[in-house]
Amino acid sequence: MAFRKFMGADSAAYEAANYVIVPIPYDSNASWLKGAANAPEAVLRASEEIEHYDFETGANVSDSKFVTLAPASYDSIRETVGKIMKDGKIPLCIGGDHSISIPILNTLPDDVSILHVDAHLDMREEYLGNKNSHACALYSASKSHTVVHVGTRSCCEEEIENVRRFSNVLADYRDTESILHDLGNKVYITFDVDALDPSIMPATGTPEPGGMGWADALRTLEAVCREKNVIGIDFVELKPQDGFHFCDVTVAKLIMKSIIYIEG
Ligand SMILES: [Mn+2]
Repeated sequence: MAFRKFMGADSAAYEAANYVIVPIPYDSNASWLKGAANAPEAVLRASEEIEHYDFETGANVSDSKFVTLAPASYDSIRETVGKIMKDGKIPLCIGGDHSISIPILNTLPDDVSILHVDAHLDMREEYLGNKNSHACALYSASKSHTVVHVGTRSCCEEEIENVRRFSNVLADYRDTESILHDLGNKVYITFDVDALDPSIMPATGTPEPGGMGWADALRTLEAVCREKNVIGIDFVELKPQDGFHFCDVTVAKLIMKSIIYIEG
């Protein structure tokens, strides 16, 4: 069956690709508003409309080798993303609620640091009786990995306690130097779009005022993608809404920028 491709077409076959786009249309673990399952389709659709040439860097994303897979089910995430990494390629996953990151984070080798960009800590051990809730996305992986949280502005006491207990780092997104210092060389990025301010990202299930601007997000992404060995990224929690297709474009451009920054 035909399915949408990032930027409208693959720039390489799987064997030759360095970047593998993985749509994961799943939102059953969202605690409030559903709809993130529609994000992969919306982001891929939006990516068909954006320029392949990047005005900021002068790079053309189609000079990089990327391929888009058919949408993955929740149960196949671990196997699908694990194989991509084993093949030496970089998975770029489009969620989905933040629970899609759990099977990915739990398969990362211990020497991989995690950059967690999010308005929330997602450090509850369980939420509403669900250990796989999107509110628990980082809990399990935090025990065995260096985790740097960026963009945080909402949490509960239990989460702060867990951050201390597992020696996570709470970083200020304005302080790129500290973020780079606290991360190891190998980095996985999990990017919840609610880290962005609701004024530029209203299309998300649990918005929080006072978030990152577009330039802030790019500065963080660029620094980490250029300075570190980024082994994979997921973009989660976009909940597409009628009349706000700029939010779909925003996530498509974050993916495009990631590729360009990692290349450069
Ligand atoms: Mn969040």
